[in-house]
Amino acid sequence: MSVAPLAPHDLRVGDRVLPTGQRCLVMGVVNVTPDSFSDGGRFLDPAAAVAHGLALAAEGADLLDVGGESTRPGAVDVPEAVELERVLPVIEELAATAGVPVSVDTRKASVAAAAVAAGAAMVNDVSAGRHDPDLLGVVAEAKVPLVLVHMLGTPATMQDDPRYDDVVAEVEAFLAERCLAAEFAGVDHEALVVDPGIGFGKRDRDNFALLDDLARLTRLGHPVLVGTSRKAFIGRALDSPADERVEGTAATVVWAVERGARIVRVHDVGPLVKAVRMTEAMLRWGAT
Ligand code: PMM
Repeated sequence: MSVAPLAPHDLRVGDRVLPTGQRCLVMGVVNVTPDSFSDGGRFLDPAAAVAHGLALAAEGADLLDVGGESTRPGAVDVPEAVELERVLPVIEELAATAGVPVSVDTRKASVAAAAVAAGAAMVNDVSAGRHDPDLLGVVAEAKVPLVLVHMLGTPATMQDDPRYDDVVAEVEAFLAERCLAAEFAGVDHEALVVDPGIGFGKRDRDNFALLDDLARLTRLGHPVLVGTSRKAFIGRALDSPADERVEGTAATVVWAVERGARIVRVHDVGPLVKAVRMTEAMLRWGAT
């Protein structure tokens, strides 16, 4: 059954407000990794990663997500020291110069803590606090927003024959439980963002079902973040390689915004900012 999206709360980032209660924000991806599926190796050099982040901010990104550990299917864990070495100089520089909040994409409490000390204003954990039991406490202490993502298993195993009876109900129940766990650890209700984890232990049909019923996840009362950008299910639908998926990504982003997404995580910021703004213009007209 389809439901109308529910307006979520804004996110407080230090003395700044991210207006997720009002509109959909565009999060630009800065992967400081040798092996991410769509841009691996391009920004491993800190100066290149910083330049890329600044370019995304200039293209209209509302925030930047810096990650030093690839979570592509089959990826192996990156040692803490390596992850720190990759992300810290980039976060420090972007937090000082980009003019938009920077989030850190990590599953490790120590990396989250160091990133916040270096200026990160948000933590994005694709394991939703399950990989490292200390992460939720670090976020509670830091008083920054936290993205909780649904993933079946771990990046190493998640695409090994994933199965669900009712993917939307299972993802919804998982995210509700992780929100409670985060709040139990001291994270503010109004700091939480939920994400169905497109491609994280999902068949194509699961990704489509989650996008179709995305409005249901807005009922959890938190901003919904969606990360479809350049993912494999788009490549399979269009028979196109990762660097030729911007149009397919745009279709998913328009769809997600219409169904209530309030942050979209994308690589191709310039075109997708326009797609989001146009979708919102149409939604505003429809609401009058
Ligand atoms: N996808 C990737 C990495 N981090 N974080 C969130 N919150 N949601 C996602 O869907 C997500 C993520 C994998 O994509 P990438 O390798 O292109 O960064």
